[in-house]
Amino acid sequence: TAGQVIKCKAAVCWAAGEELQIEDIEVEPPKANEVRIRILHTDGLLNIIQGICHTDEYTRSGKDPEGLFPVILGHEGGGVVESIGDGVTSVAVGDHVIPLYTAECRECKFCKSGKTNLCGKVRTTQGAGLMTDSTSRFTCKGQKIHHFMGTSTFSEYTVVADVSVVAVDKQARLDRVCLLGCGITTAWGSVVKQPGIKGSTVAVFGVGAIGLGVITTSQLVGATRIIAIDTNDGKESWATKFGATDFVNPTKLPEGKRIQDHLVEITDGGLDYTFDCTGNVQVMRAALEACHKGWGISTVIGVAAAGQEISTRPFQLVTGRTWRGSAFGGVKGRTEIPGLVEDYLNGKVKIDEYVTHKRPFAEINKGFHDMHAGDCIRCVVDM
Ligand code: AHE
Ligand code: ZN
Repeated sequence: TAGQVIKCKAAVCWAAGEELQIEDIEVEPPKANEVRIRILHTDGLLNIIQGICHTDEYTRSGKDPEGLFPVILGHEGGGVVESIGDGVTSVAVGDHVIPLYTAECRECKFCKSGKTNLCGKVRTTQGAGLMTDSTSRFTCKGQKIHHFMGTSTFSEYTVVADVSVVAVDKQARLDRVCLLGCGITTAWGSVVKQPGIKGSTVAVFGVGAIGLGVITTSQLVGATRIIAIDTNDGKESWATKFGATDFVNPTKLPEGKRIQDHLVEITDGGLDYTFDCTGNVQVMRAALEACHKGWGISTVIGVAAAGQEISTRPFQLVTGRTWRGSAFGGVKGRTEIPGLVEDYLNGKVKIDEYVTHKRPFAEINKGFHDMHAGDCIRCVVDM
């Protein structure tokens, strides 16, 4: 198939707010410095609000100011390299790979800075839903279809830039390590890249896959107290299983009691570290204000809808709290994901525990009523 157009199935979102349609599409061969991948697993499903990284649903719904249509969504997946374009040296045909929505070119100002994982090489065209030559490799019914986040994993075949993909150990189950494409890695990096969590107190707002990842990684690095916060009581057992020492449901507090005030009270002045894993700007504020005076650090991980803004009294910062955030947990995917896969194989990093459901691709767009109860953390779709 190398060098030829491949006809395959993909879940296409034709317009903002519309359900995905499984369509026959054409995928062009990879051009120079591009890689064509047979996607074998991706997280899913849309039109349920659990089991998937919400960013796909956020863009599908029309709330993402960067959203473009028609588009093939999906950014948390894994597959096998089908063919490579000229100049590709970092991966080979047959490699097991994870597409990376945060590229790593190792040459741009960002990559060379040593201060960030945000790579500048493909971000502009990626945001425009295109490959670096400003064209798309996807066609459906004669129409060009946009790429998404440089990955488009809701397709049997996709094309990505060579700086946007990493090969991983074939001994690791791809239907598990595919989840390193977003949530688990983001959570892991958000914790391990902050010095000082060992011996400290942590609060985690939102017990989905990201929140669970922050909880388990905080335990891994030696946090002494890990308080999980979620409005769904069904999440308490999940949080505890992943290492939380306390669980608070803010809707069960006495009338008028704010979660940040409660947390400050039960922690003798506030937390050393807090994490927003919800994308809700009110929760982000509570997470910042739950920090200890003088040194508490709050990390924003969740993605908020277009037009949303965060606010707090500047006095919160003047008195020594820090508000920060990172994308993909600050992780450089090509450099660091192979090590995370080894950590998974050695039992140091959990992945299996997040997979609560599995579905065939044909069901990517069905409503799954069983997933509305809070029992679904990640659903892996076999393509
Ligand atoms: N396009 C949105 C922002 C979306 C966003 O914040 N994306 C996160 C990744 S979410 C993973 O599920 C991110 O890492 N962004 C960094 C980047 O370079 O996009 C908007 O509001 O415009
Ligand atoms: Zn994601």
